[in-house]
Amino acid sequence: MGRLPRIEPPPRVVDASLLAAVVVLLATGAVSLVSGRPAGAWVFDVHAIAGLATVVLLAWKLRRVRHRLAPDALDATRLLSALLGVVATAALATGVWWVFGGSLDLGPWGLLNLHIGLGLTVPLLLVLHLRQRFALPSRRSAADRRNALRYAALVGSGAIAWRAQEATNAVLGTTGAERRFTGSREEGSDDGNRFPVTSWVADDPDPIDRSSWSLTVDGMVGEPLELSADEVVPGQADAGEGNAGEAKGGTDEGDSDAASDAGTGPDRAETRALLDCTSGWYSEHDWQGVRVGELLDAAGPESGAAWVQFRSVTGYRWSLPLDEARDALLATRVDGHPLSHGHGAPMRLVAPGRRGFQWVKWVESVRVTRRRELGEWLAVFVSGVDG
Ligand SMILES: Nc1nc2c(c(=O)[nH]1)N[C@H]1C(S)=C(S)[C@@H](COP(=O)(O)O)O[C@H]1N2
Ligand SMILES: [Mo]
Repeated sequence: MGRLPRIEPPPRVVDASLLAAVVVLLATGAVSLVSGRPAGAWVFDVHAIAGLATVVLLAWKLRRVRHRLAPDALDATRLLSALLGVVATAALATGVWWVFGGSLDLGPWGLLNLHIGLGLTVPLLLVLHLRQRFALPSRRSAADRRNALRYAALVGSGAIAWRAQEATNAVLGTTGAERRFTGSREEGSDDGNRFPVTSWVADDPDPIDRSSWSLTVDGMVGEPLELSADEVVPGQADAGEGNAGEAKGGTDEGDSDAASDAGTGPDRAETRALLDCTSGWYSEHDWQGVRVGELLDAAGPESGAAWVQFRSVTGYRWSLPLDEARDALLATRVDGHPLSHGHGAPMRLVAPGRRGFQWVKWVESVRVTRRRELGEWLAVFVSGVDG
């Protein structure tokens, strides 16, 4: 019997490749969370292919080092390495499981959130691990043509496996595996308020009283505006009552049918747009409300204005470039139904092509600025934590 060709590269090349793979996975994973347009689809492909290549690299690595886990040989360094192995395996497994239609109910979070959490933990553990065990591959093995070929074969098989994954899902009859290019699955499109309610961390205001709510348009404008609910949401009865305290992550059933025939003033605009949440679902609807460009025209942005920030009553906020903001909608209705409280009544941002976390709910302020506020990244994460 002839000897099988050795596919596995030398240990230090495997280790260096694992490090490179984690860097690629972290970068593409992070970018994927803010990509919602088809032009960004390649980021998801690279993430998946790098993940598949990592499965093989990690298997080689774990086979090589498993003898170090003998119970009598364990010390702090090795325990950390073992933990890294477990977390990295779990991160890969949750990613693959998601692709094959898996789901998990973790209260407000699901399988994709778990995948993201594990994926973010890997680099933290890896930094500690490398401080103890880092070694560069030798120049010779790094420059070795055979290693380059092995590497190309590994990435190539990852790409083929990723391409074949839809066929595999079809053969296995895996249900719930149809995904948008972002990885998200469809939920409750074209069905009014009946799609999931998702709030980041702890953003959970009481239902908003129309009579005390108003929308301000200010910042770098010639004519700041303050509009009452009746001015901006004409003729609409109080919507979404009975939704207070709904479970986060649940589907909002609290659809009010009270006013689906009201509020069709002359200035109402409509946009069809798809909300794609990073927790792994999307929902497409016809949204009705006020075109942001119309508010901006009334307020008159000053020269030098470049960004528009949308701010929630909770402090949650996000900015869009001025030209993009013009085409965005401040929606008061979804598929003709008054927006429910959970979905952001009286008014929420609809930002076509942007990921869901940028679609600010319970908007009370539109501010025109020269620069975007970097603190809004933080606000997205901590908003509501302090009430
Ligand atoms: N004020 C505020 N707006 C918010 C959020 C939030 O927590 N607070 N969550 C965002 C996220 S992560 C998503 S996916 C969408 C979800 O909108 P929905 O709850 O109407 O489905 O709202 C976004 N707007
Ligand atoms: Mo989201």
